[in-house]
Amino acid sequence: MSDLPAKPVLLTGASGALGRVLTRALGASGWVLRLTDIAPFPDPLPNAASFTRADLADGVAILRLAEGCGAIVHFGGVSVERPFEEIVGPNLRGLYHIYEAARRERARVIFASSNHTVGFHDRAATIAAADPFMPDGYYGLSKAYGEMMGRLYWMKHGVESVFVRIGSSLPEPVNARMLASYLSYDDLVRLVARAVLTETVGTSVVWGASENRAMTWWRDDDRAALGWAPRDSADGFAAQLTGRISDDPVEERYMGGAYCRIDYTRGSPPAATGG
Ligand code: 15L
Repeated sequence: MSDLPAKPVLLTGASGALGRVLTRALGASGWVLRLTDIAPFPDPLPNAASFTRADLADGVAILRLAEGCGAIVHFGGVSVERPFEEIVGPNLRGLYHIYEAARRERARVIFASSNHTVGFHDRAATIAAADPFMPDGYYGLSKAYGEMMGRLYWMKHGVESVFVRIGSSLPEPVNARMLASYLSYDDLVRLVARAVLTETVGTSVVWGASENRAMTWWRDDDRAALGWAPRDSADGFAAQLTGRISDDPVEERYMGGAYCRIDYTRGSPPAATGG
């Protein structure tokens, strides 16, 4: 990666697993990073990076952190399914603080959205980015809200966004579901870099999955406009992971997997999606 953003980049959620991956890679490429998280940053700081501990609930702190930034890479907030009351502060109100800061700075937002925005789509289908949200919990719902907030700020204020619907970004896939949902760290880093560096993005949606041909659920997104294509794949793990499934019909039927089962009170899944 030789391109450098013209202005500093604010990275929220810097102390989380993916925040640390992004910090290491983008920092090593010479990006000027302003890192923030509610938790301390556990690694050595790259040369051109600074870290400030802050809560997304603190709108003034977020405004200050974003001053002079050209992009906000927003990986902060709750990143797993939790009760509504735990999600609402960081992922709804906190996101509002991010977008208000982006509006003031004329900055772009790269939003860590999630496959859980569409978790209740059937695995038997392949879906396009423009297909309806089917959140599988309060977390997925908060990510759908985030994408909608991004569209509001684009239409009303001209704030650009890239919504990255991250699948499963781990060092390697660990079960059969991830033969479809796996996103390698390197593919994630390249995608975020393209999302920041591409000249105009409007509101773009990209499925955050590697080139997983053995099992594919997601198609038709805005990757070409960003100049991004994944280079890695879960396919090499197919032989060892195909049998690694649960005995839960809800989990195995839908894209969101185990998140669909959490607090699931229907007796059994319907005959077809929407039933
Ligand atoms: C996510 O959105 C979560 O942040 C992550 O912890 C995983 O659960 C991932 O989705 C997944 O679906 O595998």
